[in-house]
Amino acid sequence: MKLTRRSLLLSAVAASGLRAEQPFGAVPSPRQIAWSKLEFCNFLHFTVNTFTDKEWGYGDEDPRVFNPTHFDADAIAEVLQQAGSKGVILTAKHHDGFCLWPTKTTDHSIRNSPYKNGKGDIVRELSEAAARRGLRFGIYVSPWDRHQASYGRPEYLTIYREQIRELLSSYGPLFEIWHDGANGGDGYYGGAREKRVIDKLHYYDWPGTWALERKLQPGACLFSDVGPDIRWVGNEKGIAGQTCWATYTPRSPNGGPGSPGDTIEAENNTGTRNGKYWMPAECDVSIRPGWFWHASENDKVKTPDELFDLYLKSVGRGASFLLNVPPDRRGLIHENDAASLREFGRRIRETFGRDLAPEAARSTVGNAIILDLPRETIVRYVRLREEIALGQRIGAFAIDRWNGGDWQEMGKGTSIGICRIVPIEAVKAKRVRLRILKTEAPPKIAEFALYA
Ligand code: FUL
Repeated sequence: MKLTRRSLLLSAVAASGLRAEQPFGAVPSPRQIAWSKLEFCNFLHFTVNTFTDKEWGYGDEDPRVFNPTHFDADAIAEVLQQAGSKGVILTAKHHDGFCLWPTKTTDHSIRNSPYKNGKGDIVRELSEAAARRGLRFGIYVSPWDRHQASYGRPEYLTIYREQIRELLSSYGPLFEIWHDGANGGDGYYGGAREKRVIDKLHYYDWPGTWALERKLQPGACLFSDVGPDIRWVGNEKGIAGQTCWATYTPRSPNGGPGSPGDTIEAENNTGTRNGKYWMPAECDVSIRPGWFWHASENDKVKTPDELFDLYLKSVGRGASFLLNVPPDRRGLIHENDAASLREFGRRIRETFGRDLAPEAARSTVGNAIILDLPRETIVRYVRLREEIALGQRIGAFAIDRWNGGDWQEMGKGTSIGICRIVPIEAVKAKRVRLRILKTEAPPKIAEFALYA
């Protein structure tokens, strides 16, 4: 029962006095609305670490270690597509500073590797394969650089911004630019081999860096612990808060405004009710224990059941699911990961491919919407969406079924926003009711769908 085109307005249970069509609080930008529709995307962690068996390269790697023997961007994109992915974000540069594109900013790059005799460009190959498969493309470009001699000094910022400029100017439209929060510590730093601590709030001049990114890629969502478009969910397990607001006001544990690497993680996880910014959460998690490929983890790949559960705990809570799938030393997705991904994709299509109640009659009674199904049907999941362009309004709801004589509650929740999937103890139902229990403004439901 998709109400997207003809969204139902429930009678005013809101105390705000706001009219239904008036936006409430922080609202999404068009680029954020477009991003919300992607829901499930993949991360690809791939660099010298794949060959040195590390998670964080020190920055002193010989570029010649990077040598994927059978790198095949189309084969990778095909597996992701089969899993139902809508986009892929590549680690163009991780903390080791090794660049997967032939940058002019450093010698620590693919140009000095044996891959295609130094003529290769993994960023280009993957961006083109993604486009051929209808996947959006994004990049991860680590602010922390353990290779650069100038890291920690103002000169590094010029190099970093030049790297961003190269990446954002040459590889087509990007949907997301990812800046992680790991910032500073020990590293090679051009041979100094020391520990460098930076001022997380000021060193990178994030407002200036984001402004450059906006100018070069106006359609891309910018991700970090503090957005500005998409926020980190506060853990690397792939799990959004049971209550997860799309609105958020970043704060540092020391009471300051918050910056990448310096936020209250529990608040990243839940967002902030009526927060200052529209900044939905992204759940990044790896299909394996590590972010990079390690032979020792080939038998530790998450199962389709585990991935399905993570989907419910990310997408199903109004966040996005960014699942990392690390290419191996051949430059391919390992068979175990590919098998798990394909089966996960099949399960998602099977479960959410068909709304059970396309012809249900619907009526509204006070603060409730009732679906009358043509016949008794087993319901396993209820999916709800708010009309997010007007802001996040609903704060609590319940789902009931009519048992013949009475309404019986079968599920409930708090935030809805972009999406809320409510798992139900499989029951037969002919009438299903959504009751809005708390809302800040007249609720606008964009979707009330039932799945088996
Ligand atoms: C973190 C990094 O330190 C990890 O290596 C990984 O890239 C993860 C997605 O972000 O900040």
